[in-house]
Amino acid sequence: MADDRDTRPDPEVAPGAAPGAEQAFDTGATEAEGGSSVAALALAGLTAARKTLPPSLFYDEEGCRLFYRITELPEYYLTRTEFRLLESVAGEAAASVPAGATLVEYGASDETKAGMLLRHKDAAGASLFRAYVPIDIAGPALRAMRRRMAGSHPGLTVLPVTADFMRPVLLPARPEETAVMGFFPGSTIGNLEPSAAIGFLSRAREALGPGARFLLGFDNCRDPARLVPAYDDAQGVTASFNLNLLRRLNREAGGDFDLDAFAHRAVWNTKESRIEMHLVSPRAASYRLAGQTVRFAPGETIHTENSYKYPPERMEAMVAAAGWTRRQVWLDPQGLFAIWLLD
Ligand code: AVI
Repeated sequence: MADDRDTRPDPEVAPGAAPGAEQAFDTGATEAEGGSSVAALALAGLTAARKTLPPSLFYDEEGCRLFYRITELPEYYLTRTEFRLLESVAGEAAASVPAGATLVEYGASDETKAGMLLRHKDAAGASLFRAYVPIDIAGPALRAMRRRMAGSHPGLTVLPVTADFMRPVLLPARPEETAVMGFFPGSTIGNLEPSAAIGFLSRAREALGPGARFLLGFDNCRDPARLVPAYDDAQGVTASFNLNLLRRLNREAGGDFDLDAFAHRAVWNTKESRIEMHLVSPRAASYRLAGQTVRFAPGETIHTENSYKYPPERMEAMVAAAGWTRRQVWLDPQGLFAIWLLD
């Protein structure tokens, strides 16, 4: 989730090194977020018939800081609801794997949620997880996490993988008999288009191998009265997060967008079952971006994010299409957030 995207080979890495070694396992990831490709990504979206920007551009340093503030907002119930739910079910979820398993977290910006699973032991006192593989595109954040965890989780092998989890990810080798659990919390699955979500889940299934378990956390709320404020909060933090996209384009892609001329908008799309975020230009305007002109008609929007809120039957169909079976469902007392155990 975090950016500060480091796509260079990790100097501490020996790709393919033996499991158990202190290593970061760099798959070559992607150069999608570096310098000129920010301009290329943005131009592709802003010259389309319906203007869009890819949500991956949200997470520069300032975007990560603003996202962290979002997670603490009174209106943004997702993070704290998942956190509390996970706290109460982590022991049971962890116990679904035999001791000595590997936990593979997709989009791991820090170890807070994984830590709730990693601390559990079996009845004989053996750690249920012996290895933790956090996957994220932000190499520096992963390396900081590994350093922290060397102190906080002695005895746990931490094998970071710097990679874009939306592409096929090569996992560090592990002994064949080791059980594995995938972990994708935070409702990040909702930010993927449905076909991309199925693609991600099936690639994860293939990468994790036969017999793997998968723990999926997603927002279960489809009440616009709760959702719209969660994505358009009173303090305007989400608006700043959205507008930061244009700030980033001005800084990194030769843009001259007037941030004061755009308005943040969050709308519930009932048909698609998703919250959409837009940046609206109330007036006709034109701006420069990477040497080109981008024109706006009055009221035209840039569609910047979708956050799908899947009904259980739709999620069930998606996980099944990816080859997974739903084994267990946990919901918080208000039914806002769901954690599913798949195998
Ligand atoms: C990261 N993701 C799950 C957040 C969400 O709720 O869709 C991103 C976000 N966008 C606006 N607020 C939070």
